[in-house]
Amino acid sequence: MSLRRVSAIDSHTGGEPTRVVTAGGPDLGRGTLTERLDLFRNQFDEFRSAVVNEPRGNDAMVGALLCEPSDAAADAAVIYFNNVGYLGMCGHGTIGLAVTLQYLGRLPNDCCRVETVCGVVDARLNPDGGVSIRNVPSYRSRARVPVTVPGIGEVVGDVAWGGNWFFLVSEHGQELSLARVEELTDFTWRIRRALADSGITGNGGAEIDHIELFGPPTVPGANSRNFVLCPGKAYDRSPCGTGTSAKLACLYADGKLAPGEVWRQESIVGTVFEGRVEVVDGVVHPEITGFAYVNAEIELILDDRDPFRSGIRTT
Ligand code: PYC
Repeated sequence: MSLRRVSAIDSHTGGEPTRVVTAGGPDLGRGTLTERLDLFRNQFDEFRSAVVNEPRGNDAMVGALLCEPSDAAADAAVIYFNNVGYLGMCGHGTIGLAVTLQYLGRLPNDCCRVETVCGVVDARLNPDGGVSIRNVPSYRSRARVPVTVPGIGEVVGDVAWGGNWFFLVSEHGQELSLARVEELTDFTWRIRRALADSGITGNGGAEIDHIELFGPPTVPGANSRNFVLCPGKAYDRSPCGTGTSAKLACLYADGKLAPGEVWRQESIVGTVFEGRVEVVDGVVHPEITGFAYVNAEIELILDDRDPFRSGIRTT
């Protein structure tokens, strides 16, 4: 009998879970983070599935493998993963990581430079307990792109990058309410499939694997409410850090958001991220602020005799 033990800290950011693996993860060597991601994907994908899929995790959970940074300027490095694969960057996850590091006493001066596969992200713990992250540069690559969606008709959206690729849709006729999650999941999944079938991609042919709908806010002071479909068909309970970054880049490109101006993005569960942009030499750097809470300190047990040692895989 062989039992593998994996230490992890769970948190949620605006309702969206993050599981930070602090010990017991695979040895990915000392290469660049991209090289380590390739190794993770090609040789240790069962570990990903074991950590975030049922019966230990759930479809909404984002895993974060804490690693030694390869960038001398970074304090920590992280590889994000989910129920179906890997994420280059995750906004709610980085906010969750910051409160996790604070919980572990590993956030000196309340600040941290985090190396992600998409670039370095600065995280700062604020006096009110919120966390602000300075995300990777974000931009809109195509505005008002039409796509014909079977069963729906023509949908128009912007293609934008905020650390992941998003299709952002404001005109959709859908009521964005938690009671309609099944309908919204079906609606956005159809859009995602139609984008792929029509060859509409992010830069370099990258798949657009996040779909974001916008509607009127319900929380006082918020500018907008969203529904975000994640790659593995789960919806983001938080307003989505990378999705809000993509939105900020579009608003800035449209002249609807000035540098430093605050945009409050509400999620489908009613939690809010505050966003603003700084523009340096024409490059948009989003800052996202949200709240996260540690809710479990756990040891996962991977038992050789367990038929679901590697989780219930959906891919
Ligand atoms: O907050 O960036 C984010 C995110 C991506 C997928 C789930 N959350």
